[in-house]
Amino acid sequence: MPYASPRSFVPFFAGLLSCLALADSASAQLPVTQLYALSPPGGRHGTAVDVTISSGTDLDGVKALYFSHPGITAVQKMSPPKLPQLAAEPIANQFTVTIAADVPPGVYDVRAIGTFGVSNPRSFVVGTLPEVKEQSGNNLREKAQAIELNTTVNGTADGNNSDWYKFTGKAGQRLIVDCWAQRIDSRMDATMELYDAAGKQLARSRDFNRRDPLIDFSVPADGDYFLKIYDFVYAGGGEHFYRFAMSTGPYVDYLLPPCGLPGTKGNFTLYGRNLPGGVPADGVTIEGRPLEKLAVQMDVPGDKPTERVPPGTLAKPDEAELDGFEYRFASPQGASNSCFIGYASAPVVLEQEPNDEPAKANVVTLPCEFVGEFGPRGNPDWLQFDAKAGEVYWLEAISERLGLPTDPAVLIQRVTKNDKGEEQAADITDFDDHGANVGGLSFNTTSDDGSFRFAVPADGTYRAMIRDLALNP
Ligand SMILES: [Ca+2]
Ligand SMILES: [Ca+2]
Ligand SMILES: [Ca+2]
Ligand SMILES: [Ca+2]
Repeated sequence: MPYASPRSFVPFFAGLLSCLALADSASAQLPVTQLYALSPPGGRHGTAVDVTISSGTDLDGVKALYFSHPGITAVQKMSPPKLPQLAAEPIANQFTVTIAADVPPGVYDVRAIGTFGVSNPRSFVVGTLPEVKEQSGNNLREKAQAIELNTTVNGTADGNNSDWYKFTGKAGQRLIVDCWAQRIDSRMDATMELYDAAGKQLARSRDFNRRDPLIDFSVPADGDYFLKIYDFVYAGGGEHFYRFAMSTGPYVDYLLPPCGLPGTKGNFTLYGRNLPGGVPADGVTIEGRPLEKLAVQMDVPGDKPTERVPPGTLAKPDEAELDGFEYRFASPQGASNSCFIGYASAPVVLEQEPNDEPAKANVVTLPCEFVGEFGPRGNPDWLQFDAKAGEVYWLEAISERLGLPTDPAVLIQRVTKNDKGEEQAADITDFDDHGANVGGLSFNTTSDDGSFRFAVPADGTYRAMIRDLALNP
């Protein structure tokens, strides 16, 4: 998905380098409060939750938690005074966290504040469903913990063991079990398996959203079913926490276009599951499960978009440089998972298939953000535009940074006609990856997306061809 528009990366890289330099010099000298895990790692909006710091170092004197949303506040728990004349004493690492009803669902940062300063951030999830905690002793199927549908469960992987849950399904229900672990700073590499009451395995997921599994299950008959969750290498402990719900609510896999022009009302098509009003998306499946599609309109925020806080979900360093906002599909069954929508810097143009050969190139006017889909396998997309000598455009592919397993490459050609009026195409350049790594091993900013500064050499017609090297190396 290339776009062509003037753009500068210099301010971003300069800011990033200074942050990294500060972090290095501080951590080498003094003890610093470090927060590794909270239990539970989230709560429902409009409630108060008892939260324990279950893992960290240099936690001396921690008496406050600081959240990135002002609607989430914490008060340290106090033990009753041992004698009437003595004051109540704070209980180490235990807090009552109050989440205001108007805090939007999402992932927020939480930090611990103690004698050795303010800690690193950890994720704290605000949800809309009722929540329960895992009860110990659920390590066998016979001792599975009974849970309700549409309830968020907070649990912890126990080393060399599995956690079992039991629920009642009704024939025809489509249940989405979206497990959150790696994406909220857990060390757990979660795996989920689903069984019927006779012990037959009906579904299994190892990794779906990065290392986090997702099960999409159509209940075949009324009855009891069992969910097993464990760490893939049977690791466990306080830093191996997870959250999931057996949800009948909507789940959005992706939407098209994946970007919108700030300050406009945009038309988008959602692709996902349990979308009220949706229709089958013919032929579109993920891991064998059919998707639905639904047309929606939404306002793309227009106020200083590049200053907005980015969506609070895990992003790789190269993904973090994209500007965008978070979208959730609201339904009577609750809000969906969040989706990232990028801010377009020019009008959005959707591809018109077939465009897989030069003669069928989609004609566009620059600047624009051209949106297309790779596929079927081996199928490139061509676009054509006119440009004038001396104009400068940035052509940039954005695909792998949207979290997709793609490796786009772009070829640029100049199109002329010879004396006989026959079309001639001459390659100008091709570009593949963004190779600059300004963050070293721990913050690798390289990407399979590439960009190219195109200084137009002469008035005329040009073409670009984008293809996916991950599918067609
Ligand atoms: Ca457990
Ligand atoms: Ca996994
Ligand atoms: Ca295409
Ligand atoms: Ca590439």
